[in-house]
Order: sequence, then C-alpha cells, then structure tokens
Amino acid sequence: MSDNCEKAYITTPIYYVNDIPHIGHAYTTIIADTLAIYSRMAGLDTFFLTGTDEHGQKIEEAAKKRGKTPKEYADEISSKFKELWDEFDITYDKYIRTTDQEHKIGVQKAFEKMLEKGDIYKGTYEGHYCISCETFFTQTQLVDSEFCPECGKPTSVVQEESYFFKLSKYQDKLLEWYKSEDKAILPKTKKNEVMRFVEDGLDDLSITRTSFDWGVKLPDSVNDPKHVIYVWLDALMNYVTALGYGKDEKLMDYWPARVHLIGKDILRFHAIFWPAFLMSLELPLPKHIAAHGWWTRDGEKMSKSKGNVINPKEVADAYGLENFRYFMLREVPFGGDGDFSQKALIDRINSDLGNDLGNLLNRLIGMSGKYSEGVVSSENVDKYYSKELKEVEESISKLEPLLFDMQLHRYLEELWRPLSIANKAIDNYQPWNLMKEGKEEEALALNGLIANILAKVAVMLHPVMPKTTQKIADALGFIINNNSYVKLIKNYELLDKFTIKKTPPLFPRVEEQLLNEPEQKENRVQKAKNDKKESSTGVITIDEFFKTELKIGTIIEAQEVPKSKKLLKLQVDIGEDRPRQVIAGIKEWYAPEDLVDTQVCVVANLKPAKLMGMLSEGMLLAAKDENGLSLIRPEKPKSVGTKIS
Ligand code: ME8
Repeated sequence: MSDNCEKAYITTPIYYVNDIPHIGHAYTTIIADTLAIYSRMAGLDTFFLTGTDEHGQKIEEAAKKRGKTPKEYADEISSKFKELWDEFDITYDKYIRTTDQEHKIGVQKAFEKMLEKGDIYKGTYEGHYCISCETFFTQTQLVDSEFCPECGKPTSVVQEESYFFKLSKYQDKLLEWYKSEDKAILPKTKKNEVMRFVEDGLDDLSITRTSFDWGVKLPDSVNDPKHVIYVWLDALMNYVTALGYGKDEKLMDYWPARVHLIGKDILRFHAIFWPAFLMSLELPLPKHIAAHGWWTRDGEKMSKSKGNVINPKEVADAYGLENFRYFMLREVPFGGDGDFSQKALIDRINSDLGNDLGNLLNRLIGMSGKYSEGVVSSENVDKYYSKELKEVEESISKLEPLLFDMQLHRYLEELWRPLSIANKAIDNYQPWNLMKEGKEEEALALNGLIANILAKVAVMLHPVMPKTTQKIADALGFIINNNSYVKLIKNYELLDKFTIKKTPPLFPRVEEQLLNEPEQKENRVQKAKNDKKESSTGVITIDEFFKTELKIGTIIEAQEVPKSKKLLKLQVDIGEDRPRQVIAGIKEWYAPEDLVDTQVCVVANLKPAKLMGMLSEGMLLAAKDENGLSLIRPEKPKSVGTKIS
C-alpha cells in the first residue's frame, strides 16, 4: 500500500479481563471487522486494532478471588478473547494488551507530556467510588445517596492523594469540536447527550490512585512510586500506543482513527476524556466515535449470576458464524438496544439468507443449466433489462455512505433491494415461458441480469459474510477483491462471460437449538426436566393459583428513577396502613403523571426485592407484545385492596 493511500484505522474497545467474552463483545468486534474488511476491499490502507484492558482494582480483586496473580489471571482471560477472535476469523492487525511493555512506556510518556503542558496537578480526591465500574461519582450522581448510577452496586467513599487532569480547561474546546464535526459522535442522538453533559460543566479528573497497585506506575521522572495511573487514562491510550506512541512511532501515520467502535456504556470516556487527553497531547482527534446499543436476552440484562449470558461461540457453532454476523448487524438499528432471540435469528437465516439470497443462486444454477449448459453472459442485459439495472445501481450507490455512517442495518436492508428486484424479475418475465415462446435471447439475458445482481450483492455483502460471499463469487466465476470491487461496484461494469459452478445450498434451513453457557447448560436442562415433572401439563391446582395474592391498588405517587431508562418508582395504595413502594420497569410506556390516580392489579405477597438500591414491595400485572406494554387494570373502579380471584 503506498504511503499516500487513504488510511483507515479502526478500533474496538479493549475488553476487561474480568469476564469471558459474550455476544456483546462479539457484536462490537464483528462490526469493527466488517468495517475493516470493507475498507481493505475498497483499497484503503487499513489497520484494525483490538485487545484487552488488564489493569485496575476490579482485575486485581477478580484475580485474588481465584488465588492468582493479576498477571496470571489477565494472561488467562486475554487469551480467551484472542482465541475467540481467531476462531471467528476476525481480521485484526494488532492485538494489544495494556500489560505490554510498549504500552506502559507510551502511557508514561503521555503523563509526562501532560505534566509539561501544565495539565496535571497534585491534590486530594474525595469521592464515591464504584469498584465495579472503576469510576468516581459525585454525590448528586448517586442513586439514593449511595448506589452507583451505572450498575446499582453500593459505592464507597474514598479519600486519597491524587494527580488531576485539567479536564475543565478543555470544556469549551470540546464543545467547539462537537459543533464543528457533525459526525464526530455517531449516532447523532448520542452526541446531544454528550454535549448536554459537557455544557453542565466538567470537573477536573483524578487520574492516579494510591489505594491499589495493579496499574501503570508514574514515570520515574515524577518520582512518586505510590501512585498508579487511573485505568481509563491507561486504557484509552491504547489507541495510540498500539501505533507506537512514545516509542517507535512508525505506525503513527494511521492516526487519527477513522472510527472508534464502542458500546454506549463507555461513550462518556471516549467522547469527553479521550479527546481532551488528545488535545493535551496535541494529537489530532478521531474522525468518528460510534456507540452502539446494548444486547439483552429475552428482555433482561445478561449476567453470569442470572445464567443467561450468551456464549457467541455456541451461537456460531449452532447457527453458523456468518449467519450470526449477518443477524447481529441486520437485526438492530445501530445505536439502539437489541434483544437476542433465537427465533429472530432463525427467521433471518431461513428468510433473508435462505429464501432471498440462497434460492436466487439456486434458481440461476437451475435455469442456466437448463437453457445454456451453465454458460452465463452479460450480453443483452442492458438491451432487455436496463430499468432493473438502473434500479440496482441506485441501491448500490447508496450503500457506502450508509456503512461509514454506521447505519449497518439500513445498509443490509438496502442491499436486499437488488435481490428483491432479481427475484421479482424472474416471477415477472417467467424465463421458462420466454424459452417456450422462442425468446431465448431475452431468457438468457435475464440469467445475465440475475448473475450480475448476485455478483454485486456478493461483493457488498462480503464484509459481513466473507466466506459465504466468496463461494457465491466462485460459482459466478470471479474472486472478491479490490479489482472486482472497482469493476462491479465503483465502475458499475458487468461480469465477463462464465460457466456457472454448481454449489451446494449455502443456507440450509435451521431449527431452534438449545443454547446456554456450556457449564450451565446441564443445570438448565435438568431444571427444565424438573419443572416439567412437577407440572407435566402446565396445569396448576386452584390452591396453587391462590398462593399468589392479587389485589386492586391505586397509584398515588409516581416518579422517575434518576439514571434509569426503564424504572419508575410508584407508591401504590392497596388498602393497607401505608402504601407499597413498587419499582416497575414501565418507564418506556408510561409517563409518571399519567399513572397517578389510576388503578392497577398488584401481586401483593411477592418477596420484597431491591432494584437499584430501592426496595420494591410488589409487582404490577402487565402484558407485553410487539406493540409494547399495557398494564392490566380493572374494567370498572374497585375499592383498593379488593382481592382478585
Ligand atoms: O468497558 N451489549 O471493557 P468491557 C452490547 N475496558 N455490547 C456489549 C455488551 C452488551 N450486553 N456488553 C459488553 C470496557 N459490550 C473497557 C473499555 S476502551 C479504551 C476500555 C461491549 O469488557 C461494548 O462494546 O466492559 C462495550 O462498550 C464493551 O463491550 C465493554 O467492554
């Protein structure tokens, strides 16, 4: 690649080594991989970075629990991530670990540079620290004065000597950047959130810790050995230390990043701290920071304790790696949250891939075998099917901007339009009748049209499904690479004459498989069997039903739970001496003010539980379908406390 070739540096977050990889991590990595493959195919000089984040108190504690040193533990988990990405054929160019010596040197260099610049000073920090999130919060950010607004766990008050980074100094420059670079943060809705946060005022940032050891030490020149560098400064720096920052800078030409792909959970660190650090280091800012949404499973957050974590390897083994890649990118609009359901995955495979794409290739193999001994030519395609060719061209020309704007689901949606044009053309023109009517030239040109549509779709789908699309290309007598991309996509030329190769079905129909983490699968199966035994027909006795105490209640107060997207805090009168506090996950469907003075059905004998640190003393009955959630209410007003039977 020549030095003046346009560069595309693409990164994933570096994943913490306190957890094994799950579908959320796979999602980010697969998106980044898709962009990297596309960029290479389009002739950009591409560098794709991923890796692991290995320092900090959280890792130190996780290692201790397992009787390991932090480094031993980090080695073990880091290699699990790497193995998975290798099994998934992820095309990363470098796998960075924050325990790499070069990285540590780069972080220390950055600290020195910020110090020289007058952006670091020493002070005392007192704050509420959440170990789990490795983050300090102010009093006003906490939920119920104690709990972490991000994960709901209790925080602890920490007071310690600390070095501070003058984040406040960069407030105006950050705002200018957001305003001048329209697409700096994608999707744009997320940019507004970030801007509001910065406009509210930025405090200086504590960037060293003395309460634990497992981190990058301050540079020798500072001579303050009890401090280690805050894990987020350490981690964010990976994006430039991987290119040799502070040491051998030969890869620094790749900077600035074309895109940092991240999940929405770490947007604040990337969109505020990171550009401020870069400004201090006098380095250019990344072109895009793209934050995707959150994957849940059957509507719930995935966590080890719930046993509902989805192991991406298991999904890929059960349904096919590339099918899984397609599903993840197609199913959820970038930036939105997505629920992982096997049904949706199966539908995508059987319908989009099997019916629309796979069958089209089969039809072409069948028709060209029958009419022209497998020989397909682009001759006469324009003569008979110029309208279709034009429509396909319009779709294809929309694709690249969608990809680089992270509108991946729309990219795939748009890419399916040519397939639909092709499938419709067969149904409309009925080549078997054309042949009967002696219009052989027209029938063969139709095969040419189908082949060209399949070829163009295969090229543009290649970044998402690299191997499958090479198989399609192989059947159509070409190879997907920069040459075919330029010819078929950029120049919108047609295929050379070829003899089609018979190919086994690319997307055999799939059925539902039992999925879970390997170690928990047995438990689940056993539990399912036990449940079945207990109630073999799903029928319960009336006594069993009456174990649930259902009562009519009136909501007398309703409030939002700060920092929670889902929860409302309700006071519900169910005819007792005081109202019950119910924390209900209904905020997406109900505004608090619309709930006050309305009646609901309450499960009154549910064991109280804490949600985000708040006690919930009951549950409301509700029904949820694809159109949303509706509370179940009495048809006519009833006295509070009335028993429902
Ligand atoms: O935050 N849905 O590491 P991490 C979608 N080390 N994406 C998910 C997800 C889910 N349920 N769960 C995780 C860190 N992710 C830091 C990053 S970068 C300088 C330092 C993905 O292991 C998503 O990309 O907690 C999220 O941002 C990332 O994993 C967090 O990974």
